[in-house]
Amino acid sequence: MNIFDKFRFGFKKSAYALTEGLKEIIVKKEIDDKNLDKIEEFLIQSDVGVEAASEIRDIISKKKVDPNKDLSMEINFILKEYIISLMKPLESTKFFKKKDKLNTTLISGVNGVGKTTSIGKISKILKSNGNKVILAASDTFRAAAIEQLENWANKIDVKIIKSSQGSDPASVAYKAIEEALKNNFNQLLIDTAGRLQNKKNLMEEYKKIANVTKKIDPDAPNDVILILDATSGQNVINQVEEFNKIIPITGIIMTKLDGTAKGGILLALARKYKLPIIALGLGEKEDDLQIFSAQQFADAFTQIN
Ligand SMILES: Nc1nc2c(ncn2[C@@H]2O[C@H](COP(=O)(O)OP(=O)(O)OP(=O)(O)O)[C@@H](O)[C@H]2O)c(=O)[nH]1
Ligand SMILES: [Mg+2]
Repeated sequence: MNIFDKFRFGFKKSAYALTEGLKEIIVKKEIDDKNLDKIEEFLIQSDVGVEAASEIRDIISKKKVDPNKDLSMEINFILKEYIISLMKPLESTKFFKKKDKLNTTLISGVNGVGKTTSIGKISKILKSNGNKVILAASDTFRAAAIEQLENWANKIDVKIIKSSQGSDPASVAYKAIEEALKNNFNQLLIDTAGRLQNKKNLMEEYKKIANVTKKIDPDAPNDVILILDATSGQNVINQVEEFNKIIPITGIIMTKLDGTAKGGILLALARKYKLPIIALGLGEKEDDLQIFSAQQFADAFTQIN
C-alpha cells in the first residue's frame, strides 16, 4: 500500500460516513432550504463544528448547481475546496527538516492519546531526514512508561535519557538537554506523562518541565506539540484551550484517525485555532504517521482526487 492509499484507508470511516451521509440526504436534483438544513446538521454530527458547517452551508447555497451533475459529488467538491483553503496555511513541513542547532520539543497531552507512540514515529522521520535524535523519558509516573519509550528508542535506534520511576520529570529533561548540547544532537523529544487539562498540580508540573529546560537553553522548548486523539470528539477543543494557557502550543498532531468516523474534528480545530498541524496518526506502527498535507487530507476526506 503506498502512502496515499494508506492515508485513504485510514480515513475510510470518516470519508465513508461523509459521502454516504451526503448521498442519503441529496436525493433531489436541487438544493432547497430543507436539504441545506440537513447537510448542515449532518456536518455538525461529523464533528466539523457549528461554525464550519454553517460556512459550508452558505457556500453551497450560493453556488449555482447544474441539475445534470451528481449533486453529492458537487457538494463534495465544494467541501474539498473549503478544506484546502482553510488548512493549506496550517501545513508545517519545517518541523521534520534537518536542524542546524538543537531543537527541543515538548510532547504533551491528556492520558492515552498517543504521545509516546507518536514520539517513536516522529523520531523515525526526523532520523531519516538526517537529524541526530535523542529522547527524554520525562514520564516518570509509571515504570512501564519509561520502558515503552525505551522500546521505541531501541526500535528506531536513537538515544534515550531516563531516570528511575518517581524521579522529577524536569530533571530528566534537564539532563537530556545537557547531553544533547554536549554531543551535538539536533533533535530532542521530551515525553511527558498524560495529564488532565483541569488538574492544576499536574499542569504546574508540566510548566516546570518547560521552565527548567530554559535554564540550560533559553530557546527551549522550541516546539510544544499537543497530541490529540481524534476519537475524543469535541473535548479536544478544551484540551487545546487549557494546554495552550500553560505553555503556548506550536503545533498539533491528531492520532487515531484510522479508528474513527469523526475525523471532521480536525476541521473544527483548524478553523478555531489556526495552529500548525504537524502530522496525523493513522495506526500503531512506526510508519503510521503522515506529515500533514491539506490536499491529501481533503482528498482522503472526500475520497475524490
Ligand atoms: N489506531 C491507532 N492507535 C494509536 C495511534 N497512536 C497511538 N495509538 C495507540 O494508543 C494507545 C496509547 O498510546 P500511547 O502512545 O501509549 O499514549 P500516551 O499518550 O503516551 O499515553 P500515556 O503516556 O499513558 O498518557 C496505544 O495502544 C497505541 O498503540 C494511532 O494513530 N492509531
Ligand atoms: Mg506515554
